[in-house]
Amino acid sequence: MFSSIPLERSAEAQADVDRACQRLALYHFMSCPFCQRVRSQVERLALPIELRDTQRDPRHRQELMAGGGRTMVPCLRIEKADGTLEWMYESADINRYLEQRFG
Ligand SMILES: N[C@@H](CCC(=O)N[C@@H](CS)C(=O)NCC(=O)O)C(=O)O
Repeated sequence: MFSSIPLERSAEAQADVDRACQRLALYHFMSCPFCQRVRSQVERLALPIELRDTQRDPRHRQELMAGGGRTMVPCLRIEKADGTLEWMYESADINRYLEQRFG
């Protein structure tokens, strides 16, 4: 198994990461194994990303469908600096993105 010891950063670096994560949200649900992979990555990289459970809250499912065009999870909602949104599907792509940006 992979280590789940969270990454440690300086307080300043973590504050930057915390700020960046305010523009991210992960659509997921608990029993989804692909979501579990992404949640593990989120935990390992110590990312305070808002989790939006699409099974527990139908509004999250509707937002995902309306924004991303599919109800499949996991999906990372990325708000860009110019305010535009990207809806990233596929656990491997999301994990690669998080690693490249925060790892
Ligand atoms: N290849 C995708 C598979 C994701 C997937 O199959 N998710 C399932 C839940 S485990 C799902 O959302 N199914 C419902 C749907 O597609 O609306 C990934 O790695 O993220």
